[in-house]
Amino acid sequence: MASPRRWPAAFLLASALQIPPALAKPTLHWTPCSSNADLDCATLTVPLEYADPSNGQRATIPLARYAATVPVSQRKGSLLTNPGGPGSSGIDFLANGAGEGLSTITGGYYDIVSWDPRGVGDAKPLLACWDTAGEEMVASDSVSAAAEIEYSLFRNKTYTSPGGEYEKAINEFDASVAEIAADCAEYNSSALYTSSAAYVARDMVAIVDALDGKNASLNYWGFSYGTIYGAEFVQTFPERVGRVVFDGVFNPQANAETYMSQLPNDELYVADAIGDFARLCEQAGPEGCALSDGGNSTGLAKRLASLQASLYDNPISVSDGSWSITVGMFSFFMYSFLKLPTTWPAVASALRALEQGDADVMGELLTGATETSVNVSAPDTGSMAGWPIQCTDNAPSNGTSISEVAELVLELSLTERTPWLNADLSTLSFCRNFPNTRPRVRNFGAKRLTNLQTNAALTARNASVLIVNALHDPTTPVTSAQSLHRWLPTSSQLVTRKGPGHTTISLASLGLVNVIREYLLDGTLPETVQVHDVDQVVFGQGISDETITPDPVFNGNFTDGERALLEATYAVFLAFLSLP
Ligand SMILES: *[C@@H]1O[C@H](CO)[C@@H](O)[C@H](O)[C@H]1NC(C)=O
Ligand SMILES: *[C@@H]1O[C@H](CO)[C@@H](O)[C@H](O)[C@H]1NC(C)=O
Ligand SMILES: *[C@@H]1O[C@H](CO)[C@@H](O)[C@H](O)[C@H]1NC(C)=O
Ligand SMILES: *[C@@H]1O[C@H](CO)[C@@H](O)[C@H](O)[C@H]1NC(C)=O
Ligand SMILES: *[C@@H]1O[C@H](CO)[C@@H](O)[C@H](O)[C@H]1NC(C)=O
Ligand SMILES: *[C@@H]1O[C@H](CO)[C@@H](O)[C@H](O)[C@H]1NC(C)=O
Ligand SMILES: *[C@@H]1O[C@H](CO)[C@@H](O)[C@H](O)[C@H]1NC(C)=O
Ligand SMILES: CC(=O)N[C@H]1CO[C@H](CO)[C@@H](O)[C@@H]1O
Repeated sequence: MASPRRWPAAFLLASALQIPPALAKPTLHWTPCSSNADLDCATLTVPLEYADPSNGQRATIPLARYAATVPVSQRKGSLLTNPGGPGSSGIDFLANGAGEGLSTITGGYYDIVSWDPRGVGDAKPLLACWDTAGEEMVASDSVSAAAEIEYSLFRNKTYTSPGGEYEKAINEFDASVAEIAADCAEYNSSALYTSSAAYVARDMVAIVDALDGKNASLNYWGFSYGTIYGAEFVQTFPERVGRVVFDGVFNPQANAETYMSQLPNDELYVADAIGDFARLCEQAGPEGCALSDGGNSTGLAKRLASLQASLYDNPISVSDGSWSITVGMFSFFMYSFLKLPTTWPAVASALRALEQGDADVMGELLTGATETSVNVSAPDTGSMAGWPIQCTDNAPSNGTSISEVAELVLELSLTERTPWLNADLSTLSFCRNFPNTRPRVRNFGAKRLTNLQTNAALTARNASVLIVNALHDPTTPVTSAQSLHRWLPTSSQLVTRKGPGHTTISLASLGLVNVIREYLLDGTLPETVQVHDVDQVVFGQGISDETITPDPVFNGNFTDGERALLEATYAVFLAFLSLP
């Protein structure tokens, strides 16, 4: 005989009130965050495997909230945000200033909410590949050779060399990355095949349900890889789309293919960004840019190329002799900072010193960016999770050969006329060596975008999204934003700003931030595609070149309210910069 079933108390309460249990709001228990007292933190429990949600396995997603500042009666609900990666912590993003910055931009009407996406940060289960942080560190150290190889390929303009020198270097590199991929596959975290975009989109629904109630709409500002989550969401849940901003667009169609197919879409404006750097530096002259010699920007770009060439033969040692800036480190330095224009005064100063034989300034910026003290016996932190997440969002690429990978990297750098690509030999190599297994719930990728099904569904509801991008973004090119706009012809608007920088917040523009603000507050979009000017000065007297986070200078006479919007844009950017 079956024993009487025991129902959870929440169910009994719901039935007493005659609310169907599916519509009862899961309660979030908010408490002040330990990282930042201006934020509240809570944890949401969701199914681990959305293909089998009732199998009892659960994932927990940490949330953080910067509460709306207007009176309760005026509040507009929640605005979710994701800083990209894949794998960046949304909690850190809010804690480092994005909460306050995004709240200022949106007038305090929204609760600004972010989360650690499944598999990363404090989400559980963590997508770990080893037991300890020590093993994780050894693995990450073994892949530092990528930029060195990328430069050699670029310099010699060939992959196959008579002595077989490159094949040897690249095969050794690939073997070390293959070991990491094999470790991740063997460790087989329960998050390994349950952390792709389809799962994150479903978590976003669960978060909105818990925050604003079932059937509430998603309001969202997604940056960089966060636009992949946005694209998956609008295709899967068009009926839940509220006000959604795509900022710094990854092409979801390319992302659904192999990483080999994706990469050529991602780095189309690197040469333009270098051109911007050289032009702005020479425009500012020696007083505003340490690297300017009063010449023209062509000359400056050439000087940088020959500086790199000289490092190939002669790395420059830091003054205590403990290590040297190699050609690979130089490439890493250049492509890391090229997408962050407000850091350029400090970058120019480091380059100027290096040109004069002093490696210490660049050395400090490089170690400052990577220095961490690791407790080798502590648990794995999941710092490598971005790779498997990227691979499982992409199509399987186990059939790709290493020579195809090498030739693609070479071709990209020759097309962009520079070795300073985030060319990403390492991700290519990782995904090539990663199993072809994919999560049970498949991503739409771009299927419902390219056949205009999502556009029809959004248009039927009079819902429209906003797509924003910088014209010379070297990481997420404006062409990807244009593609997304083409797939949402009557349910999106595209608004850009001039200049370099990854995502629109990397250089403040009053015109652009006002478009975003008006859209998020009133739902209004410009009638036509717009291009806005940048209002933040990159190089100039009064901008410190001793720090990568100088006090900002804006070019114009602004009211206090306008200045607050520009400063808030920079605050969000600094939060972005502070993520690992
Ligand atoms: C690559 O180029 C450098 C500089 O031109 C040269 O010294 C080296 O021999 C070349 N390597 C190969 C394998 O051709
Ligand atoms: C990995 O774990 C899953 C369960 O989470 C299991 O179904 C699968 O067989 C495992 N794969 C390997 C290669 O061990
Ligand atoms: C939610 O939406 C569904 C489908 O559109 C509808 O059937 C249901 O009544 C809605 N529930 C509430 C509480 O609005
Ligand atoms: C830029 O300067 C170089 C010398 O460094 C000169 O050869 C070249 O003609 C100049 N280009 C322009 C467009 O002025
Ligand atoms: C390092 O991590 C281990 C395992 O978590 C822990 O027991 C130990 O206290 C940690 N050591 C330090 C110095 O934090
Ligand atoms: C569609 O939404 C816009 C912006 O909110 C609004 O101005 C317009 O009146 C709406 N149209 C319909 C048919 O609901
Ligand atoms: C700011 O206002 C002053 C005085 O009206 C004017 O001279 C100056 O050109 C303005 N600056 C800018 C950047 O518009
Ligand atoms: C999981 C998987 O399919 N791995 C294969 C990838 O390709 C190599 C050889 O190219 C095989 O050895 C792996 O088994």
